[in-house]
Amino acid sequence: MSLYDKMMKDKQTRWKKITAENIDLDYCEQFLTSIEASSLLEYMEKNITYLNGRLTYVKVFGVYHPIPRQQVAFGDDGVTYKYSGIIIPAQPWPKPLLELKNKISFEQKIDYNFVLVNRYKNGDDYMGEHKDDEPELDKMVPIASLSLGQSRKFVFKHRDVKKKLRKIDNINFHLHHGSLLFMNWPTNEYWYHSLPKEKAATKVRINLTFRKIK
Ligand SMILES: O=C(O)CCC(=O)C(=O)O
Repeated sequence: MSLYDKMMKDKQTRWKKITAENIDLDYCEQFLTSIEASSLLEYMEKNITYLNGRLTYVKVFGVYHPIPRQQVAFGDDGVTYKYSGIIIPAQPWPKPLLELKNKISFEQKIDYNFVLVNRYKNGDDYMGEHKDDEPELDKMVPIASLSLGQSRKFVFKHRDVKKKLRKIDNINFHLHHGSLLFMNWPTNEYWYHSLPKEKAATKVRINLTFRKIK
């Protein structure tokens, strides 16, 4: 087997395709080696400062609530991300995150220009059900979600289940240290996703979602 064939075979076995009605995901449990993932987690814990003040509140049904986790964003010059009543400005890419962005962009052949970083101190921190369907996102570009630290359950729920129109099973799985998940079109038009509270989770988790903002 040639080196190229071996590389292609390794790639196929590392990636798992998850599909159901209008959901299309690609999941690689070990996109980063455990050593790479741990050293990035350590870098993030030592060097990243999260947002404070007004930008730590989101608007839900007209009322502002503190977000149940920490957040910050990095990206190309001048890029901002607007969601739930706040506008998050991108800070300049720190070198390790630019390198990671380039590695993921190479994998997808897409030049991502923004990353939203969410830090969950333990299982008390969470992310509520939502769709990443803001108009400034190019919906044909997959959202790339890289996870570090504590493994946590990730839940997809179809919009018809939320509206109580019919029964469709949720799709649940754990996002592991060093894993990468691509949420491909049309997932974010039909399915909500969330990271629920998890009593048994005692350690820090950091998630980075790379996006292409128009
Ligand atoms: O932490 C996670 O895995 C969830 C991140 C997420 O849903 C988002 O950034 O939209």
